[in-house]
Amino acid sequence: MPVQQQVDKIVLTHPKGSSAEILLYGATVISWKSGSVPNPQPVERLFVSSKAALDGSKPVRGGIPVVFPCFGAPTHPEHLKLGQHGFARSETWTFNSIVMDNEAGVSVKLTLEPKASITERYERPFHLAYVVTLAEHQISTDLHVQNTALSTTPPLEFQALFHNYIRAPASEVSITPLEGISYYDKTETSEELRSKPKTEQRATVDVKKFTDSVYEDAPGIYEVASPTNKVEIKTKSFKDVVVWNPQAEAGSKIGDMEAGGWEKYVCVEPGYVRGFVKLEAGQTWIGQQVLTAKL
Ligand code: TA6
Repeated sequence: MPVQQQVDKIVLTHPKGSSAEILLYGATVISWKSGSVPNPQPVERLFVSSKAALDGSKPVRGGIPVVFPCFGAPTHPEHLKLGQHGFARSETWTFNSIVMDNEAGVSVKLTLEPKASITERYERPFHLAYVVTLAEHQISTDLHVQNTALSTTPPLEFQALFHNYIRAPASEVSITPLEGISYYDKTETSEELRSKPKTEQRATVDVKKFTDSVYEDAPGIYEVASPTNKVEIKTKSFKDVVVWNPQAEAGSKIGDMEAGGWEKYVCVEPGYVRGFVKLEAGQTWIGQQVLTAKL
């Protein structure tokens, strides 16, 4: 049964053994099990904290949270009533349809439209569709943002990001290629230093220390490599990428982070987070990532 709809989640299975689970809450992918060419046995590729709330009480600590319409603390005038990372990850989406089901894979669409829990703090009209596709060694997530306003209104301005928690030993994982890319270091202690761009000097980026880096105008294709998991991330429309691991310094202060959880993942998060997408009325913007298991 390639698509199983349960009360609170959708389970996708591939005939070759890979699988994925999508919580309707936040349209959060909470599991992606996949083999690879060298190692066909499916293994879990994502990290979800054992203390994560999966009951819709708060955004999931792990998996692939969907960040929209703002990244981080809101700064845009239309977003000021929203919480960190916007509302998409903390609203219950609707299972809309099975988009594809064949030997290549299975694809489902979830949708989110304005409802009271949103419109009481966000006034712009919109329609979101989220398409998740599972193949033998891949999972892709596409966010379709439609500006459903009448043509006389100003453009819809937003940020979007996939907050991927990639399972890996934080002491051994590397992220490439980011050398030469401009980034903002959010671990700096002053706002002045946090807003001053740096240039990545390392051929391979690690997260052996507390890391919270926002890379701007990044390559759009990344390799997240460790001895136990290697994932390639290919993206479209996401000009930026965030690399985050709190290590014990910040991780021990996160309430829904399991003890030592920061040692088990790295967040590599493709997004459009420096500046805002400007979407004219009636237009649709699509941000895509394809994760491929390579080890
Ligand atoms: O994407 C990195 C980041 O913005 C970090 O600064 C940290 O706040 C992380 O997201 C987790 O945010 P959350 O709201 O899920 O606790």
